[in-house]
Amino acid sequence: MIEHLQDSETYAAPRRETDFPIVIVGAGFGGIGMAIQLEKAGIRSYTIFERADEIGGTWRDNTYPGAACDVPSHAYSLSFEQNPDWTRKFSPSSEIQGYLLGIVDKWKLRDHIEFGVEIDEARFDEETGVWTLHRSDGETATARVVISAVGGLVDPSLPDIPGIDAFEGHTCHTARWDHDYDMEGKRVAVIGTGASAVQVVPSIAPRVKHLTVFQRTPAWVVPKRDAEYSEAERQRYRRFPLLLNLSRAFKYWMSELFGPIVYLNAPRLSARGERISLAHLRSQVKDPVLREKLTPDFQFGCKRMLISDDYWATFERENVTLECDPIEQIEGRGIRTKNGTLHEFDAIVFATGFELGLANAPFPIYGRDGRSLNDAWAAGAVAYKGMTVSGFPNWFILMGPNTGPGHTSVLVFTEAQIQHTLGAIKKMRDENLRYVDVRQDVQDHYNDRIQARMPHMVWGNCNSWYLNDDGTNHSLYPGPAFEYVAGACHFEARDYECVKFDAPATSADEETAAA
Ligand code: NA7
Repeated sequence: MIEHLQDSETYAAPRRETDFPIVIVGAGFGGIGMAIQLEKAGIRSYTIFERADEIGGTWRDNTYPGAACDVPSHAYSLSFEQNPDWTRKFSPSSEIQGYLLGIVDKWKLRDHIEFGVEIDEARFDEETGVWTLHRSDGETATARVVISAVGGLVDPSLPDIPGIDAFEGHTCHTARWDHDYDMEGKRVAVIGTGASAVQVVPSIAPRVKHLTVFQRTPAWVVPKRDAEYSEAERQRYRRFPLLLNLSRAFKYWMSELFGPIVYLNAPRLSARGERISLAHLRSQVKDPVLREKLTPDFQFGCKRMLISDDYWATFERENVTLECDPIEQIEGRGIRTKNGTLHEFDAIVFATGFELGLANAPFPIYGRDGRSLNDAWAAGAVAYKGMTVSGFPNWFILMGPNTGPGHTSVLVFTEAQIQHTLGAIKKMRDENLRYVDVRQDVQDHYNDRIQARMPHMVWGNCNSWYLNDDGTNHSLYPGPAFEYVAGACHFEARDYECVKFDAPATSADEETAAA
Protein backbone atom coordinates (compact mmCIF):
# COMPACT_ATOMS: atom_id res chain seq x y z
CA MET A 1 0.00 0.00 0.00
CA ILE A 2 1.38 3.38 -0.95
CA GLU A 3 0.27 6.26 1.15
CA HIS A 4 0.95 9.86 0.32
CA LEU A 5 2.27 11.96 3.10
CA GLN A 6 -0.44 14.29 4.31
CA ASP A 7 0.86 15.19 7.71
CA SER A 8 3.87 14.77 9.90
CA GLU A 9 2.97 11.19 10.81
CA THR A 10 5.69 8.72 9.96
CA TYR A 11 5.87 4.97 10.15
CA ALA A 12 8.48 2.61 11.40
CA ALA A 13 10.97 2.18 8.58
CA PRO A 14 14.71 2.65 8.14
CA ARG A 15 15.79 5.85 9.85
CA ARG A 16 19.45 5.47 10.67
CA GLU A 17 21.87 7.35 8.47
CA THR A 18 23.53 4.13 7.34
CA ASP A 19 20.11 3.12 6.04
CA PHE A 20 20.16 6.11 3.77
CA PRO A 21 22.99 5.46 1.32
CA ILE A 22 23.55 8.14 -1.28
CA VAL A 23 25.55 7.67 -4.46
CA ILE A 24 27.10 10.50 -6.42
CA VAL A 25 28.24 9.56 -9.92
CA GLY A 26 31.19 11.70 -10.97
CA ALA A 27 33.84 13.60 -9.04
CA GLY A 28 33.97 16.81 -11.04
CA PHE A 29 32.84 20.23 -9.84
CA GLY A 30 29.24 19.08 -9.35
CA GLY A 31 29.99 15.87 -7.46
CA ILE A 32 32.56 17.58 -5.25
CA GLY A 33 30.25 20.51 -4.49
CA MET A 34 27.42 18.09 -3.63
CA ALA A 35 29.68 16.08 -1.32
CA ILE A 36 30.79 19.21 0.53
CA GLN A 37 27.20 20.27 1.10
CA LEU A 38 26.35 16.79 2.38
CA GLU A 39 29.31 17.01 4.75
CA LYS A 40 28.13 20.41 5.93
CA ALA A 41 24.70 18.95 6.60
CA GLY A 42 26.31 16.16 8.62
CA ILE A 43 25.32 13.51 6.08
CA ARG A 44 28.22 11.11 5.55
CA SER A 45 26.50 8.05 4.13
CA TYR A 46 27.51 8.84 0.56
CA THR A 47 29.85 7.31 -1.96
CA ILE A 48 31.22 8.94 -5.06
CA PHE A 49 31.89 6.69 -8.04
CA GLU A 50 34.42 8.15 -10.46
CA ARG A 51 35.33 6.29 -13.63
CA ALA A 52 38.74 7.98 -13.95
CA ASP A 53 41.61 7.63 -11.52
CA GLU A 54 41.49 11.22 -10.28
CA ILE A 55 38.91 13.87 -9.45
CA GLY A 56 38.36 17.01 -11.52
CA GLY A 57 36.34 16.09 -14.61
CA THR A 58 36.78 18.80 -17.22
CA TRP A 59 39.79 20.24 -15.43
CA ARG A 60 41.51 16.89 -15.10
CA ASP A 61 40.97 16.13 -18.80
CA ASN A 62 41.59 19.46 -20.50
CA THR A 63 45.31 20.05 -20.11
CA TYR A 64 46.13 21.25 -23.63
CA PRO A 65 48.45 24.29 -23.89
CA GLY A 66 46.48 27.43 -23.04
CA ALA A 67 43.56 25.55 -21.42
CA ALA A 68 41.80 27.97 -19.10
CA CYS A 69 38.37 28.93 -17.92
CA ASP A 70 36.53 31.58 -19.89
CA VAL A 71 34.61 32.72 -16.81
CA PRO A 72 36.51 34.92 -14.31
CA SER A 73 38.04 32.83 -11.53
CA HIS A 74 36.39 34.76 -8.72
CA ALA A 75 33.05 33.75 -10.20
CA TYR A 76 34.14 30.30 -11.40
CA SER A 77 34.56 28.68 -8.01
CA LEU A 78 32.15 27.40 -5.39
CA SER A 79 30.57 30.19 -3.34
CA PHE A 80 31.15 28.15 -0.19
CA GLU A 81 34.81 27.52 -1.06
CA GLN A 82 36.09 30.80 -2.40
CA ASN A 83 39.73 31.11 -3.24
CA PRO A 84 41.74 34.32 -2.73
CA ASP A 85 44.81 32.78 -4.38
CA TRP A 86 43.89 32.72 -8.05
CA THR A 87 46.94 34.02 -9.87
CA ARG A 88 45.05 35.34 -12.89
CA LYS A 89 41.66 36.84 -13.65
CA PHE A 90 41.01 33.77 -15.81
CA SER A 91 42.67 30.76 -14.24
CA PRO A 92 44.54 28.19 -16.25
CA SER A 93 43.15 24.67 -16.15
CA SER A 94 45.96 23.38 -13.90
CA GLU A 95 45.11 25.98 -11.25
CA ILE A 96 41.42 25.07 -11.27
CA GLN A 97 42.37 21.40 -10.93
CA GLY A 98 44.67 22.38 -8.04
CA TYR A 99 41.77 24.21 -6.39
CA LEU A 100 39.55 21.13 -6.69
CA LEU A 101 42.28 18.86 -5.33
CA GLY A 102 42.69 21.27 -2.42
CA ILE A 103 39.03 21.30 -1.42
CA VAL A 104 38.79 17.52 -1.80
CA ASP A 105 41.66 17.19 0.67
CA LYS A 106 40.28 19.84 2.99
CA TRP A 107 36.96 17.99 3.29
CA LYS A 108 38.64 14.56 3.26
CA LEU A 109 36.37 13.53 0.41
CA ARG A 110 38.79 10.91 -0.89
CA ASP A 111 37.58 8.56 1.83
CA HIS A 112 34.24 8.56 0.03
CA ILE A 113 35.48 8.20 -3.55
CA GLU A 114 35.88 4.95 -5.42
CA PHE A 115 38.05 5.56 -8.45
CA GLY A 116 38.04 3.51 -11.63
CA VAL A 117 34.39 2.57 -11.16
CA GLU A 118 32.06 3.21 -14.04
CA ILE A 119 28.34 2.75 -13.53
CA ASP A 120 26.84 0.98 -16.50
CA GLU A 121 23.22 0.52 -15.42
CA ALA A 122 20.84 1.79 -12.76
CA ARG A 123 17.47 0.36 -11.84
CA PHE A 124 14.87 1.65 -9.37
CA ASP A 125 12.79 -0.61 -7.14
CA GLU A 126 9.54 1.09 -6.27
CA GLU A 127 8.74 -1.25 -3.37
CA THR A 128 11.89 -0.45 -1.46
CA GLY A 129 12.69 3.01 -2.83
CA VAL A 130 16.18 1.78 -3.68
CA TRP A 131 18.33 2.25 -6.78
CA THR A 132 20.59 -0.63 -7.71
CA LEU A 133 23.66 0.44 -9.65
CA HIS A 134 25.68 -2.00 -11.72
CA ARG A 135 29.38 -1.25 -11.71
CA SER A 136 31.72 -1.98 -14.58
CA ASP A 137 33.70 -4.35 -12.34
CA GLY A 138 30.65 -6.60 -11.95
CA GLU A 139 29.80 -5.41 -8.44
CA THR A 140 26.54 -3.72 -7.52
CA ALA A 141 25.81 -0.81 -5.23
CA THR A 142 22.52 0.33 -3.77
CA ALA A 143 21.36 3.82 -2.91
CA ARG A 144 18.27 5.61 -1.72
CA VAL A 145 19.28 8.69 -3.65
CA VAL A 146 21.47 8.96 -6.73
CA ILE A 147 23.02 12.23 -7.85
CA SER A 148 24.18 12.14 -11.42
CA ALA A 149 27.08 14.58 -11.67
CA VAL A 150 28.61 13.26 -14.88
CA GLY A 151 28.88 16.62 -16.69
CA GLY A 152 27.52 17.59 -20.07
CA LEU A 153 30.66 18.03 -22.17
CA VAL A 154 32.96 15.16 -21.29
CA ASP A 155 33.57 12.67 -24.07
CA PRO A 156 35.65 14.10 -26.91
CA SER A 157 33.93 14.32 -30.26
CA LEU A 158 35.99 13.39 -33.29
CA PRO A 159 34.78 14.72 -36.62
CA ASP A 160 33.15 12.51 -39.17
CA ILE A 161 35.86 13.12 -41.77
CA PRO A 162 36.66 10.32 -44.26
CA GLY A 163 40.09 8.78 -43.71
CA ILE A 164 40.46 10.07 -40.16
CA ASP A 165 42.31 6.89 -39.17
CA ALA A 166 44.57 6.96 -42.22
CA PHE A 167 46.83 9.75 -41.00
CA GLU A 168 50.35 8.45 -40.35
CA GLY A 169 51.51 11.34 -38.16
CA HIS A 170 50.57 12.24 -34.61
CA THR A 171 46.95 13.01 -33.69
CA CYS A 172 45.28 14.13 -30.51
CA HIS A 173 42.09 15.73 -29.29
CA THR A 174 42.41 18.87 -27.17
CA ALA A 175 40.71 17.07 -24.26
CA ARG A 176 43.24 14.19 -24.43
CA TRP A 177 46.46 16.10 -24.94
CA ASP A 178 49.59 14.02 -25.37
CA HIS A 179 52.23 15.86 -23.36
CA ASP A 180 54.91 13.43 -24.49
CA TYR A 181 54.67 14.66 -28.07
CA ASP A 182 56.93 17.63 -28.71
CA MET A 183 55.48 20.04 -31.28
CA GLU A 184 58.66 22.07 -31.52
CA GLY A 185 59.52 22.55 -35.19
CA LYS A 186 56.58 20.45 -36.44
CA ARG A 187 53.96 21.17 -39.11
CA VAL A 188 50.70 21.12 -37.19
CA ALA A 189 47.03 21.32 -38.18
CA VAL A 190 44.26 22.38 -35.82
CA ILE A 191 40.74 21.43 -36.88
CA GLY A 192 38.04 23.55 -35.25
CA THR A 193 37.66 27.15 -34.16
CA GLY A 194 35.63 26.86 -30.95
CA ALA A 195 36.40 27.63 -27.30
CA SER A 196 39.26 25.12 -27.11
CA ALA A 197 40.82 26.21 -30.41
CA VAL A 198 41.01 29.89 -29.43
CA GLN A 199 43.13 28.85 -26.47
CA VAL A 200 45.34 26.20 -28.04
CA VAL A 201 46.09 28.05 -31.29
CA PRO A 202 47.91 31.07 -29.76
CA SER A 203 49.66 28.79 -27.28
CA ILE A 204 51.26 26.40 -29.75
CA ALA A 205 51.83 28.84 -32.64
CA PRO A 206 55.19 30.17 -31.33
CA ARG A 207 56.54 26.63 -30.88
CA VAL A 208 55.60 24.90 -34.10
CA LYS A 209 57.26 25.25 -37.49
CA HIS A 210 53.95 25.94 -39.19
CA LEU A 211 50.38 25.95 -37.95
CA THR A 212 47.34 25.63 -40.20
CA VAL A 213 43.93 26.24 -38.66
CA PHE A 214 41.03 24.62 -40.49
CA GLN A 215 38.00 26.83 -40.01
CA ARG A 216 34.52 25.69 -40.92
CA THR A 217 32.72 28.56 -39.21
CA PRO A 218 34.36 31.76 -37.91
CA ALA A 219 33.46 32.70 -34.34
CA TRP A 220 32.60 35.94 -32.61
CA VAL A 221 35.51 36.72 -30.31
CA VAL A 222 35.61 39.48 -27.69
CA PRO A 223 38.59 40.67 -25.64
CA LYS A 224 39.34 38.66 -22.53
CA ARG A 225 41.38 41.35 -20.76
CA ASP A 226 43.16 38.69 -18.77
CA ALA A 227 45.68 39.85 -16.19
CA GLU A 228 47.67 38.56 -13.27
CA TYR A 229 46.61 39.13 -9.68
CA SER A 230 49.65 40.53 -7.93
CA GLU A 231 50.78 39.07 -4.63
CA ALA A 232 49.57 42.28 -2.94
CA GLU A 233 46.10 41.85 -4.42
CA ARG A 234 45.95 38.20 -3.40
CA GLN A 235 47.02 39.12 0.10
CA ARG A 236 44.22 41.68 0.25
CA TYR A 237 41.70 39.04 -0.78
CA ARG A 238 43.09 36.71 1.88
CA ARG A 239 42.92 39.32 4.61
CA PHE A 240 39.56 40.78 3.65
CA PRO A 241 37.28 38.02 2.35
CA LEU A 242 34.57 40.62 1.91
CA LEU A 243 36.59 41.99 -1.03
CA LEU A 244 36.53 38.56 -2.62
CA ASN A 245 32.76 38.41 -2.16
CA LEU A 246 32.40 41.84 -3.70
CA SER A 247 34.59 40.90 -6.67
CA ARG A 248 32.53 37.77 -7.18
CA ALA A 249 29.23 39.63 -6.87
CA PHE A 250 30.42 42.33 -9.27
CA LYS A 251 31.41 39.77 -11.92
CA TYR A 252 28.16 37.88 -11.45
CA TRP A 253 25.92 40.93 -11.79
CA MET A 254 27.88 42.31 -14.73
CA SER A 255 27.35 39.04 -16.60
CA GLU A 256 23.67 39.15 -15.69
CA LEU A 257 23.44 42.76 -16.89
CA PHE A 258 25.12 42.10 -20.24
CA GLY A 259 23.82 38.53 -20.59
CA PRO A 260 20.86 39.50 -22.81
CA ILE A 261 23.34 40.60 -25.50
CA VAL A 262 24.47 36.99 -25.65
CA TYR A 263 21.19 35.14 -25.33
CA LEU A 264 18.27 37.31 -26.46
CA ASN A 265 17.09 37.21 -30.07
CA ALA A 266 17.24 41.00 -30.24
CA PRO A 267 19.16 42.25 -33.29
CA ARG A 268 19.90 45.65 -31.72
CA LEU A 269 21.48 44.01 -28.68
CA SER A 270 23.36 41.50 -30.84
CA ALA A 271 24.68 44.41 -32.92
CA ARG A 272 26.32 45.84 -29.79
CA GLY A 273 28.20 42.57 -29.25
CA GLU A 274 29.13 42.42 -32.92
CA ARG A 275 30.51 45.97 -32.81
CA ILE A 276 32.74 45.12 -29.84
CA SER A 277 33.97 41.97 -31.59
CA LEU A 278 34.60 43.68 -34.95
CA ALA A 279 36.59 46.45 -33.25
CA HIS A 280 38.65 43.72 -31.57
CA LEU A 281 39.19 42.04 -34.95
CA ARG A 282 40.31 45.31 -36.54
CA SER A 283 42.76 45.91 -33.70
CA GLN A 284 44.26 42.43 -34.09
CA VAL A 285 44.27 41.78 -37.84
CA LYS A 286 45.48 44.34 -40.37
CA ASP A 287 44.90 42.34 -43.55
CA PRO A 288 41.33 43.03 -44.79
CA VAL A 289 41.13 39.72 -46.69
CA LEU A 290 42.05 37.79 -43.56
CA ARG A 291 39.60 39.88 -41.52
CA GLU A 292 36.86 39.03 -43.98
CA LYS A 293 37.58 35.30 -43.59
CA LEU A 294 37.48 35.61 -39.80
CA THR A 295 34.20 37.54 -39.70
CA PRO A 296 31.16 35.45 -38.73
CA ASP A 297 27.97 35.70 -40.72
CA PHE A 298 25.61 34.62 -37.94
CA GLN A 299 24.02 36.59 -35.13
CA PHE A 300 26.19 37.33 -32.09
CA GLY A 301 25.59 34.82 -29.28
CA CYS A 302 23.97 32.21 -31.53
CA LYS A 303 27.04 30.02 -31.07
CA ARG A 304 29.07 30.37 -27.91
CA MET A 305 30.78 33.75 -27.74
CA LEU A 306 34.54 33.25 -27.44
CA ILE A 307 36.91 35.36 -25.42
CA SER A 308 40.59 35.79 -26.20
CA ASP A 309 43.22 38.49 -26.18
CA ASP A 310 45.48 36.79 -28.73
CA TYR A 311 43.57 34.32 -30.93
CA TRP A 312 42.93 36.58 -33.90
CA ALA A 313 46.37 38.22 -33.64
CA THR A 314 47.93 34.77 -34.06
CA PHE A 315 46.86 34.75 -37.71
CA GLU A 316 49.18 37.71 -38.32
CA ARG A 317 52.15 35.42 -37.62
CA GLU A 318 54.14 34.27 -40.63
CA ASN A 319 54.04 30.65 -39.54
CA VAL A 320 50.22 30.53 -39.20
CA THR A 321 47.71 29.96 -42.00
CA LEU A 322 43.93 30.12 -41.86
CA GLU A 323 42.45 27.48 -44.17
CA CYS A 324 38.80 27.95 -45.08
CA ASP A 325 38.56 25.51 -47.95
CA PRO A 326 36.37 22.68 -46.57
CA ILE A 327 38.09 19.43 -45.61
CA GLU A 328 37.53 16.65 -48.14
CA GLN A 329 39.40 13.87 -46.37
CA ILE A 330 42.34 12.96 -44.21
CA GLU A 331 45.14 10.97 -45.84
CA GLY A 332 48.36 9.37 -44.69
CA ARG A 333 50.41 12.53 -45.09
CA GLY A 334 47.86 15.21 -44.31
CA ILE A 335 44.51 16.83 -45.02
CA ARG A 336 43.06 17.19 -48.50
CA THR A 337 40.62 20.04 -49.01
CA LYS A 338 37.77 20.31 -51.52
CA ASN A 339 39.88 22.22 -54.06
CA GLY A 340 42.19 19.18 -54.31
CA THR A 341 45.14 20.55 -52.32
CA LEU A 342 46.90 18.15 -49.98
CA HIS A 343 48.18 19.99 -46.88
CA GLU A 344 50.96 17.91 -45.33
CA PHE A 345 51.43 17.73 -41.56
CA ASP A 346 53.39 16.02 -38.81
CA ALA A 347 50.48 16.33 -36.37
CA ILE A 348 46.74 17.01 -36.37
CA VAL A 349 44.99 18.47 -33.33
CA PHE A 350 41.25 17.95 -33.15
CA ALA A 351 39.73 20.94 -31.36
CA THR A 352 36.34 19.60 -32.32
CA GLY A 353 34.49 19.68 -29.02
CA PHE A 354 32.50 17.09 -27.14
CA GLU A 355 29.62 14.70 -27.49
CA LEU A 356 26.67 16.45 -25.89
CA GLY A 357 26.28 14.17 -22.87
CA LEU A 358 22.93 15.73 -22.07
CA ALA A 359 21.21 14.37 -25.11
CA ASN A 360 20.96 10.84 -23.69
CA ALA A 361 21.09 9.04 -20.38
CA PRO A 362 24.77 8.61 -19.43
CA PHE A 363 24.10 4.85 -19.07
CA PRO A 364 20.91 2.77 -19.12
CA ILE A 365 18.67 4.05 -16.33
CA TYR A 366 15.37 2.33 -15.52
CA GLY A 367 12.84 4.06 -13.30
CA ARG A 368 9.34 3.13 -12.13
CA ASP A 369 7.76 0.26 -14.06
CA GLY A 370 11.12 -0.42 -15.69
CA ARG A 371 10.80 2.60 -17.98
CA SER A 372 14.10 3.70 -19.46
CA LEU A 373 15.32 7.28 -19.31
CA ASN A 374 16.30 7.15 -22.96
CA ASP A 375 12.67 6.32 -23.83
CA ALA A 376 11.49 9.19 -21.64
CA TRP A 377 13.95 11.42 -23.50
CA ALA A 378 13.19 10.13 -26.99
CA ALA A 379 11.94 13.56 -28.04
CA GLY A 380 14.77 15.39 -26.26
CA ALA A 381 16.15 15.50 -22.74
CA VAL A 382 13.74 17.17 -20.33
CA ALA A 383 13.74 17.45 -16.59
CA TYR A 384 12.01 19.57 -13.99
CA LYS A 385 14.33 22.55 -13.50
CA GLY A 386 16.91 20.41 -15.26
CA MET A 387 17.17 18.11 -12.24
CA THR A 388 14.41 15.55 -11.86
CA VAL A 389 12.49 13.42 -14.34
CA SER A 390 9.01 12.09 -13.61
CA GLY A 391 9.09 8.32 -13.20
CA PHE A 392 12.71 8.35 -11.97
CA PRO A 393 12.29 8.97 -8.24
CA ASN A 394 15.18 9.89 -5.97
CA TRP A 395 17.37 10.59 -9.03
CA PHE A 396 18.85 14.06 -9.23
CA ILE A 397 20.84 15.46 -12.13
CA LEU A 398 23.43 18.20 -11.77
CA MET A 399 24.04 20.25 -14.93
CA GLY A 400 21.05 18.56 -16.56
CA PRO A 401 18.82 19.59 -19.49
CA ASN A 402 18.32 23.33 -20.11
CA THR A 403 20.57 24.42 -17.27
CA GLY A 404 23.61 25.59 -19.23
CA PRO A 405 24.19 29.33 -19.28
CA GLY A 406 25.59 31.07 -22.34
CA HIS A 407 26.61 34.13 -20.40
CA THR A 408 27.74 33.28 -16.86
CA SER A 409 29.26 30.62 -14.64
CA VAL A 410 27.59 27.22 -14.85
CA LEU A 411 28.44 26.78 -11.17
CA VAL A 412 25.74 29.27 -10.21
CA PHE A 413 23.25 26.83 -11.67
CA THR A 414 24.99 23.82 -10.16
CA GLU A 415 24.90 25.28 -6.67
CA ALA A 416 21.14 25.83 -6.91
CA GLN A 417 20.76 22.20 -7.99
CA ILE A 418 22.88 21.06 -5.05
CA GLN A 419 20.65 23.01 -2.65
CA HIS A 420 17.51 21.56 -4.22
CA THR A 421 18.88 18.03 -3.98
CA LEU A 422 19.97 18.55 -0.40
CA GLY A 423 16.46 19.80 0.45
CA ALA A 424 14.99 16.63 -1.04
CA ILE A 425 17.42 14.39 0.84
CA LYS A 426 16.64 16.09 4.15
CA LYS A 427 12.92 15.81 3.53
CA MET A 428 13.19 12.13 2.64
CA ARG A 429 15.37 11.38 5.60
CA ASP A 430 13.49 13.46 8.17
CA GLU A 431 10.04 12.31 7.08
CA ASN A 432 11.15 8.79 6.31
CA LEU A 433 9.95 8.89 2.71
CA ARG A 434 10.35 6.00 0.34
CA TYR A 435 10.67 8.24 -2.64
CA VAL A 436 10.03 11.63 -4.13
CA ASP A 437 9.02 11.70 -7.78
CA VAL A 438 8.41 14.93 -9.63
CA ARG A 439 4.82 15.19 -10.85
CA GLN A 440 4.48 14.73 -14.60
CA ASP A 441 2.16 17.75 -14.96
CA VAL A 442 4.62 19.94 -13.06
CA GLN A 443 7.51 18.79 -15.23
CA ASP A 444 5.52 19.27 -18.45
CA HIS A 445 4.35 22.72 -17.45
CA TYR A 446 7.91 23.75 -16.61
CA ASN A 447 9.33 22.48 -19.89
CA ASP A 448 6.52 23.96 -21.96
CA ARG A 449 7.42 27.33 -20.49
CA ILE A 450 11.13 26.78 -21.21
CA GLN A 451 10.49 25.83 -24.83
CA ALA A 452 7.95 28.64 -25.31
CA ARG A 453 10.75 31.08 -24.55
CA MET A 454 13.20 29.61 -27.03
CA PRO A 455 11.98 31.62 -30.07
CA HIS A 456 12.91 34.75 -28.12
CA MET A 457 16.46 33.44 -27.73
CA VAL A 458 19.17 33.81 -30.34
CA TRP A 459 20.24 30.16 -30.44
CA GLY A 460 17.78 28.97 -33.05
CA ASN A 461 19.38 31.19 -35.72
CA CYS A 462 22.42 29.03 -36.53
CA ASN A 463 23.86 25.56 -36.10
CA SER A 464 25.68 24.74 -32.88
CA TRP A 465 26.13 22.03 -30.28
CA TYR A 466 23.44 23.82 -28.28
CA LEU A 467 20.79 22.30 -30.57
CA ASN A 468 19.49 18.78 -31.09
CA ASP A 469 19.27 17.38 -34.62
CA ASP A 470 15.66 18.60 -34.83
CA GLY A 471 16.73 22.14 -33.93
CA THR A 472 15.30 22.12 -30.40
CA ASN A 473 17.39 23.40 -27.54
CA HIS A 474 17.62 21.11 -24.55
CA SER A 475 20.93 22.38 -23.27
CA LEU A 476 20.72 26.08 -22.37
CA TYR A 477 18.59 27.97 -19.89
CA PRO A 478 16.67 30.73 -21.67
CA GLY A 479 17.02 33.54 -19.18
CA PRO A 480 19.07 35.12 -16.44
CA ALA A 481 20.81 32.97 -13.86
CA PHE A 482 19.19 34.70 -10.87
CA GLU A 483 15.77 33.70 -12.14
CA TYR A 484 16.79 30.05 -12.45
CA VAL A 485 18.42 30.08 -9.03
CA ALA A 486 15.40 31.65 -7.35
CA GLY A 487 13.13 28.98 -8.83
CA ALA A 488 15.41 25.98 -8.38
CA CYS A 489 17.29 26.28 -5.13
CA HIS A 490 14.43 25.14 -2.87
CA PHE A 491 12.94 21.70 -2.88
CA GLU A 492 9.18 22.25 -3.02
CA ALA A 493 7.42 19.09 -1.86
CA ARG A 494 4.19 20.15 -3.58
CA ASP A 495 5.90 19.65 -6.96
CA TYR A 496 6.65 16.04 -6.09
CA GLU A 497 4.78 12.89 -5.32
CA CYS A 498 6.12 12.19 -1.83
CA VAL A 499 5.59 8.56 -0.98
CA LYS A 500 6.22 7.12 2.42
CA PHE A 501 7.02 3.60 3.48
CA ASP A 502 4.17 1.19 3.95
CA ALA A 503 2.84 1.12 7.49
CA PRO A 504 3.86 -1.98 9.38
CA ALA A 505 1.00 -4.42 9.68
CA THR A 506 -1.05 -3.92 12.86
CA SER A 507 -2.70 -6.75 14.78
CA ALA A 508 -6.05 -5.52 13.42
CA ASP A 509 -4.73 -5.86 9.85
CA GLU A 510 -3.49 -9.36 10.63
CA GLU A 511 -6.90 -10.34 12.02
CA THR A 512 -8.62 -8.97 8.92
CA ALA A 513 -6.19 -10.82 6.67
CA ALA A 514 -6.72 -14.04 8.64
CA ALA A 515 -10.50 -13.67 8.33
P1 NA7 B 1 33.11 23.44 -29.81
O1 NA7 B 1 32.78 24.79 -29.30
O2 NA7 B 1 32.00 22.47 -30.03
O3 NA7 B 1 33.92 23.66 -31.17
C1 NA7 B 1 34.20 22.61 -32.03
C2 NA7 B 1 34.83 23.17 -33.28
O4 NA7 B 1 35.16 22.09 -34.15
C3 NA7 B 1 33.92 24.10 -34.06
O5 NA7 B 1 34.65 25.16 -34.56
C4 NA7 B 1 33.42 23.18 -35.18
O6 NA7 B 1 33.06 23.89 -36.33
C5 NA7 B 1 34.64 22.36 -35.42
N1 NA7 B 1 34.36 21.13 -36.12
C6 NA7 B 1 33.63 20.08 -35.65
N2 NA7 B 1 33.56 19.14 -36.59
C7 NA7 B 1 34.25 19.60 -37.66
C8 NA7 B 1 34.53 19.08 -38.95
N3 NA7 B 1 34.07 17.89 -39.34
N4 NA7 B 1 35.26 19.83 -39.79
C9 NA7 B 1 35.71 21.04 -39.41
N5 NA7 B 1 35.49 21.58 -38.21
C10 NA7 B 1 34.76 20.87 -37.35
O7 NA7 B 1 34.16 22.69 -28.89
P2 NA7 B 1 35.25 23.29 -27.93
O8 NA7 B 1 36.06 22.17 -27.41
O9 NA7 B 1 35.98 24.38 -28.60
O10 NA7 B 1 34.40 23.91 -26.76
C11 NA7 B 1 33.37 23.13 -26.16
C12 NA7 B 1 32.69 23.84 -25.05
O11 NA7 B 1 33.40 23.47 -23.87
C13 NA7 B 1 32.71 25.31 -25.07
O12 NA7 B 1 31.60 25.88 -25.66
C14 NA7 B 1 32.79 25.67 -23.61
O13 NA7 B 1 31.51 25.79 -23.08
C15 NA7 B 1 33.46 24.52 -22.97
P3 NA7 B 1 31.56 24.52 -36.50
O14 NA7 B 1 31.56 25.75 -35.65
O15 NA7 B 1 30.60 23.48 -36.01
O16 NA7 B 1 31.42 24.79 -37.95
